[in-house]
Amino acid sequence: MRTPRATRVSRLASAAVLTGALTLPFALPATAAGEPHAPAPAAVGKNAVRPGAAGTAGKGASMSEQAREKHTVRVATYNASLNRGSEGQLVQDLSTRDHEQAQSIAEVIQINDPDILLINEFDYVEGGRAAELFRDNYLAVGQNGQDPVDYPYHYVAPVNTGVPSGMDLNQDGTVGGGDDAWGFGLFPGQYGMVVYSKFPILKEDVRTFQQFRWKDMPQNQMPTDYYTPEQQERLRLSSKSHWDVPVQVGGTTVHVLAAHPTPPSFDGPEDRNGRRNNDEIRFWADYVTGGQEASYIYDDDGRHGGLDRGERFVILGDYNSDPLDGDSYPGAIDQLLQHTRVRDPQQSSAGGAEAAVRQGGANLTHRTDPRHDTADFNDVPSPGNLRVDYALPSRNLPLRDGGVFWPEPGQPGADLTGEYPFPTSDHRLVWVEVKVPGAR
Ligand SMILES: [Ca+2]
Ligand SMILES: [Ca+2]
Ligand SMILES: [Ca+2]
Repeated sequence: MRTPRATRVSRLASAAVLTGALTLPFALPATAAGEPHAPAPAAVGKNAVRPGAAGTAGKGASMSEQAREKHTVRVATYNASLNRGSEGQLVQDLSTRDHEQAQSIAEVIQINDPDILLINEFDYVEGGRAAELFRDNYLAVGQNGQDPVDYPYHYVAPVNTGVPSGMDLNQDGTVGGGDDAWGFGLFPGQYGMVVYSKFPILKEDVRTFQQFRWKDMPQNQMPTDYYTPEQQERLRLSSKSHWDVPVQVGGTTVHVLAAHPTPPSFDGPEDRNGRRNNDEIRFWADYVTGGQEASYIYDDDGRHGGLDRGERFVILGDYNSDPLDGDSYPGAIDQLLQHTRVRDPQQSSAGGAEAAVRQGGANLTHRTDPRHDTADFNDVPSPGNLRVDYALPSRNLPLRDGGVFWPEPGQPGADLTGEYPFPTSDHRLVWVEVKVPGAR
């Protein structure tokens, strides 16, 4: 049985105030984003809410292991709010084993036990020290009765957030500060990301797209009346980075496509962030199309092109775009959800449905079914809870299961997701389970 958590919750709540305050909310009123999106026939219907995934497993064997089919791989994305307000703070927080938010994040991960995991909002530290500390001091330590989870492999790399551009990108007459960095951030690496894996990562074959210039995407949506000619020439597309991280699963390579496009907010009528968000999403759409459509793409080593046909992939991350709600550029996330090579598992939770009704506000006018929401944002006046976190496998990976870890109040694990100030994150872990030839 799980240890009662009642006394822990109050301490968690105070520890998470900082995290909640640092999390960027959407700021602008909700507008429609694209046409209604027909449910995919491949939706993970009956198993979409896994009764076991909420942490009812006893000590010794996690429910996910018991329930897991052979030859399947569970892949998850989690915006964990493990970003900090100053350089060095995350390493300090993770250097001991008793940071309560980090413990709770690790517990969520242990309950869901993904084989491959992308964490967004995890500050990049040169040399990868923070990623090692989180692995060793938190993931490898059983939290609150859960089994530890071991990730022998991980990948981190620099990101654009907080890296000074030297230009006045927000046109306020001065150069400097988070808004003039290549991606919004207060110091280099803030809001970075990390991939953890139980399977070997083919590091030699990783492709990163941190430096790719926005102007080099044909028919891009850059607001050219807003940016100076020099800025148009030099702007980078990716607000953090885009990574193709190949993972060796038995005899099969699965490409983890990781990104965290900018929120489509915090801008003006020119909609520079909405347009950038759209094109950051489109980058992966073109990348998985491959061939001529991807010929403009080049990586940080100067290699051109996208994925070959027949490759297997899972697109992971917080894409800051709901199919129907929030203030996305119209149709932004549909570029992936309706892509012929991508499967939308339409992961869902009972907690998301419950929260939308109880929290009200903007949720009452939303068009996306709240069962699919993955983030608990501010509801009055906007944006309300949104579906922004995605784990989207390629169509050549047979879909077995999927879900959003958002238990209803009173259910096991509900104290981990919580309400503002969040004990973990305002985002929820989203996972998908696919069959991979040659796995286990
Ligand atoms: Ca400026
Ligand atoms: Ca909310
Ligand atoms: Ca919603």
